[in-house]
Amino acid sequence: MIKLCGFAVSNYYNKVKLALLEKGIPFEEELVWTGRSEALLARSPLGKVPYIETPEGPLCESQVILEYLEQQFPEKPLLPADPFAAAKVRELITFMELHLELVARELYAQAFFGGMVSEEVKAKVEKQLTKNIAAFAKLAKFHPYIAGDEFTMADCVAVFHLPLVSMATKAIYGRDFLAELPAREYTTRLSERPHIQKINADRKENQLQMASMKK
Ligand SMILES: N[C@@H](CCC(=O)N[C@@H](CS)C(=O)NCC(=O)O)C(=O)O
Repeated sequence: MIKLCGFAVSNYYNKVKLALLEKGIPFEEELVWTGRSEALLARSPLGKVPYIETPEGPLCESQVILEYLEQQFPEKPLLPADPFAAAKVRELITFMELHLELVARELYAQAFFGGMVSEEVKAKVEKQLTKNIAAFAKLAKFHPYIAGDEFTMADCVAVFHLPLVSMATKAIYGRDFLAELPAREYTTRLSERPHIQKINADRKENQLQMASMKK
């Protein structure tokens, strides 16, 4: 049995959870916060979540996990069988992770956690995101799914990463940088899927838990 470790507010955790649910893989969850404990570092050497426990050992990095699940449990695929179509899905994932979410992440301290981000960082991120979102817009389909006609692994990424990019840019610059793409309609549409509803409900509960821990 696969064990998914991490916490439900994490977009990377939810990406893996959605893939597990959509593929119909039985799994259990263990609440693990990020940190520097020996136990965590032995399973996820950077102290990040999510990671999974498999019968063969632990595995971290969400995209690596998705690729493992795809090979280990091929019955309900989240990648097209055609190699080029599958590569196009992976291309979109790379854009969302490396060129959108990871860049916007520099804003999260101020956007979500009550910290501060310097004007220099804000200016740098604005420039990078403007360029990267224009490039992403050339690849993303959104109709009805992010890579086209089929629900794929890229949707497991998009539904959790894109809203964060929107929220963070709105909070910092007063403008949702994704507003000109059909990102919000897409997320709203996808959020009707029962598995995404479940994940969002679990996230809200975990958010309340985090808030009560701060008191
Ligand atoms: N590249 C990693 C990113 C995971 C990640 O950044 N997770 C966040 C929680 S959303 C985390 O663990 N942050 C703590 C840290 O960076 O030390 C993945 O895809 O799994």
